[in-house]
Amino acid sequence: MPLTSRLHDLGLRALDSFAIELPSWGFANTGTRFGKFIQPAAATTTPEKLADAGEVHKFTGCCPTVAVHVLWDFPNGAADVPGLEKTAQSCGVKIGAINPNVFQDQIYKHGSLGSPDPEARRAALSHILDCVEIQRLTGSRDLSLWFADGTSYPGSGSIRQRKQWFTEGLQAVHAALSGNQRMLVEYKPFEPAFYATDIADWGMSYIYSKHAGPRAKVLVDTGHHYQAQNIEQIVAWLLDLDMLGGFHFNDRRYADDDLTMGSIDPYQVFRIFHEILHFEWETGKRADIAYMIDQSHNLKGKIEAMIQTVSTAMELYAKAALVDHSKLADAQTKCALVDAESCLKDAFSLDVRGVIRDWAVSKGLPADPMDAFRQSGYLETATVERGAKNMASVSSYA
Ligand code: RM4
Ligand code: MN
Ligand code: MN
Repeated sequence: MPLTSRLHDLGLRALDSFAIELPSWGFANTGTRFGKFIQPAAATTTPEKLADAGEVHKFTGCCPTVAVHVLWDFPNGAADVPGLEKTAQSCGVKIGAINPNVFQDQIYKHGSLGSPDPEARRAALSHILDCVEIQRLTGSRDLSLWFADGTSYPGSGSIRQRKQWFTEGLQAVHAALSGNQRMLVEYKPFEPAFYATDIADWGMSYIYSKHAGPRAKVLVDTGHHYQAQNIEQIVAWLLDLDMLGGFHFNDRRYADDDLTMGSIDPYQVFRIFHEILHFEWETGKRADIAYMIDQSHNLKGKIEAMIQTVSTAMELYAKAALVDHSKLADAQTKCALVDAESCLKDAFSLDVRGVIRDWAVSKGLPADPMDAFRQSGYLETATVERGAKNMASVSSYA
């Protein structure tokens, strides 16, 4: 059944205010700990990552910024900023969230800001402060912090001492922020630490953020929860507390699988968007949230998978915008349980693909971004240009 013109317009308006950030690392060859399956067209340099991200934005019109991981993308630190900013601009995108890498160097074997080694703590803080400088130069609003820190055996570290080191480190980071800059504190229950992760859940992120200062907010990566956890409830709480800074979207069946958003459980993403849009309806204010994708596709074509992701995000956001909020609020007040639940189910089951197509055409974008990308010949050219370099790179687990 086609949408009524009222719902159609509502969907169009919702899309006008929706944008989602792409991850630079989603365009490079990545893998599992058992190995990488190399794609001949994968990006081999930061300019190539930005070019690929630019393609996704060119065809979807919905992802104007690209998150970067500093050691992977800015090997010379701040010196790389002018060149890469220019490259980004020529690719039709901008540099987005700045992600420090405080997990790969040997010094971080026992942690970064939470390491018992003061040298490691100093190195981590100094790298993060360099990232704040990059953030200033690029004009990026968000510094996005993820830490691999934790311990893997009972008794092998002081949980409270590590918490205190983290609190101090995050306070020092906060003190370096200025203007409109924010720091987003991401949590993850396990991996690579398998006993006690130093920022394991949203409560810990919240407390660290509160101790750091008002520019610190919580970042929710959808893959970073235990199976039964109610993510939209966390989202609703953080909204209510004005502490929700942003998202890393991805899907999973088991743990931090980084599968394509909505591939396993699209209703989950819909429920998250619904909590946000219901909050906006109720309060009359815009939720100030950075929507970001954190996925690296090892098996699917990287650019195609990213176009699929962005299209899915738009669909689920548009569906959530079609919930009848006043009917829902009324049903909730009356404890009309079936009616209340149906408000969500009804919106979720609407076919909004026509809205997305009309929105795209109204912006001068292709009605079918996947098809337009496939017709463009970009992948074939990238395969020829990058193939030899990619095939020369090998990786194995041991
Ligand atoms: C983590 C997490 C972070 C990402 C690192 C490299 O699992 O999701 O956001 O930056 O991986
Ligand atoms: Mn993440
Ligand atoms: Mn992750």
